[in-house]
Amino acid sequence: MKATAKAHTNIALIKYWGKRDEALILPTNNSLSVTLDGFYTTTTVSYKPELTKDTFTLNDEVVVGEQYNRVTNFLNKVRDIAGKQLYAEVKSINAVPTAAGFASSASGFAALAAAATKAIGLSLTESELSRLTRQGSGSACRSIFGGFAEWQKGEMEDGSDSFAVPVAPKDHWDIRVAAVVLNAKMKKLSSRSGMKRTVETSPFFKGWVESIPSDLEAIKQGILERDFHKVGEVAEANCLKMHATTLGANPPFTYWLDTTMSVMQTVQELRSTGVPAYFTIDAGPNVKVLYLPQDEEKVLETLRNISGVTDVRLSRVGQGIKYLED
Ligand code: 2P0
Repeated sequence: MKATAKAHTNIALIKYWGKRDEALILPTNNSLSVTLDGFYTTTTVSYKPELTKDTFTLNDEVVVGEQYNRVTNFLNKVRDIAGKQLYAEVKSINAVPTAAGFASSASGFAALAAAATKAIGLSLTESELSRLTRQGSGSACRSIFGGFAEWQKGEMEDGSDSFAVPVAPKDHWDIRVAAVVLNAKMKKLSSRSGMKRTVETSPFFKGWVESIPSDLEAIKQGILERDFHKVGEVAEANCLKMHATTLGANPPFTYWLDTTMSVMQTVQELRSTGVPAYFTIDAGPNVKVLYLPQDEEKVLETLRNISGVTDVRLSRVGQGIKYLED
C-alpha cells in the first residue's frame, strides 16, 4: 500500500489557455509541451488503515488549506476508482523552485497520480493515468510522458478522450530551455483565475482558439523534422497570442513586468545576430528561452547580463513518470 513516483515539470510550446468544463478540467484547445529534466517532484503515497484523514507534507512541511484540499479531492477520485476507502499519507519533495515560475502543479499532480494509483493497487495504462492526472491539474496530464507530448482536448462531455499522447521521445532531440528568473514578486492572479476571466470576457479568446490547429500542425512537423527555427517561431508567436488575450479581458491584466519585456527584446536581438533563441512565457513574469546546445555559452552570458535578472536555470529534455523503489 505504498509507492513512490517521480515526475518532471513541462513547458508548453502551444499553451493550454481556457477550460470548457472547470470541474472535469476539460480544455478549449489542444496544447503541446516539452518535459524538462531539471525540475521535478518526488512523491510517496502510503495508505494506512489507522488514518482518519489524508495527510500531506511538501518539503517536510505540513500543507493545509486550498493546496491540501486539491490533493485530498484528487485522492477521492483514486479511491473511487479502486473501490477502497483508505486514507493516505502523502509526502512530496519539490525540486521545482517556485521562483523559476514553473507550474509545480504539473510535476506535483503527475507524481501524486502515479504514486497514489500504484500504492492502491491499480495498474493503469499511460493514457488512463494521464486522463486521471488531468483532473488534478490540466498541464500535469502532459508530464506523464517524457520528450514532447500533446494534450488532446477531446470531444466527449465526460472527458473520456481528453488526455496527453506522446509526440516524440526524450532522445529524439537535444534542445535546451533556460528559465530566466526575475527580481520580482510572485504573480497576483493564478493561471486558473486568469484563464477563467479570459474565457468569460476577452473578445480575443475566439481568435486564440481558432488559431490553434495550424500552430499545432506546424510545430509537430517542426519537432519531427528537428527544425528549430520553425518550432521556435511557432512557440514564440503562440505565447504572444496567449498573452494578448489577457489584455482584452475585463478587467484587463497582464503577467508581464518591465524585465519580462527586456528579456523578450534581448532574445530577439540575439536572434538578429545569428543565434537561434526563442522565448515562451507562462502565467507569470518569468521567461523561458529555447536554444540549441552549441549556443549555450552565448545565450547564458547574454541572459545573465540583463538588468533585473537574478538567476538563469538550465534544463534539458526530460523523461516521463518514473516509479522508484521504496
Ligand atoms: C500551459 N498554463 O499550457 C499553460 C500556459 C499556464 C500558461 O497550464 O487549472 O496549473 O490546474 O488546469 O495546469 C497552468 O495551468 O491549471 C497552465 P489548472 P494549470 O502550461
